[in-house]
Amino acid sequence: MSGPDLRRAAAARALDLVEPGMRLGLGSGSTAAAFVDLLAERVRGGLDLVGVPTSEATRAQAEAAGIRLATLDEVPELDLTIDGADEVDDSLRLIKGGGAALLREKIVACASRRMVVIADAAKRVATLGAFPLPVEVNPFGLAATHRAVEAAVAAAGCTGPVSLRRTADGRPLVTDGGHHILDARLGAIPDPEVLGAGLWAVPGVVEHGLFLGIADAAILAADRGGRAEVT
Ligand code: ABF
Repeated sequence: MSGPDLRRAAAARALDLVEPGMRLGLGSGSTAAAFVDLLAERVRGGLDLVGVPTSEATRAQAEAAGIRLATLDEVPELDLTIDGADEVDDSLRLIKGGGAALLREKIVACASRRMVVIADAAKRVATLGAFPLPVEVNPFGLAATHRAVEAAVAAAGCTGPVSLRRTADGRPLVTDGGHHILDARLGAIPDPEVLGAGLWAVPGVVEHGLFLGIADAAILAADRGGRAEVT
């Protein structure tokens, strides 16, 4: 099965968790986009709920698909958030932010009673860190913050370069919130809690892509002989 088929299978299973009247956080990325597509079909079939998107891209997709939307200011408590991830470990710790939406994703997930991850089972890892860890930073004092992030990474026992994410035309990427992203290529993160705490202690860090103690469940789809096995 292809990656898109597996992502859609995970998204389809997550749809079973959705109930009428729910206040639903809508994640970002291609797996979350598959979920929004499937959700829109249900909404067109008469399901009434309200969604809070985690990115401008998801907002545009959900709006075009006819899903009723609200902001987190209008609906500050959500029942459920369904979102993708870049890595998931056995303790449901995540790396997120490959799509640069980590700040809104974390705010929305933390405002939800439940957060459920949907992903291709290839995202499951024994140790977080093969995927570059995104760190969202304020543009002010970027060079100083960059150095402080490198120091925080080293202090947490990690090694590897930290680089500013750029767009295809070479400009620093700007997030929906007007920030930049530093990607820490660490290979492995021996203690995610220690690294997370160290990054939060850096003044220019707005948020980091370690989601620790936030996800309640993961729906992972794997290829088993040409069929999707969803667990
Ligand atoms: C969002 O989309 C992000 O946090 C994560 O970076 C990415 C996963 O994308 P995909 O579902 O396309 O693999 O969930």
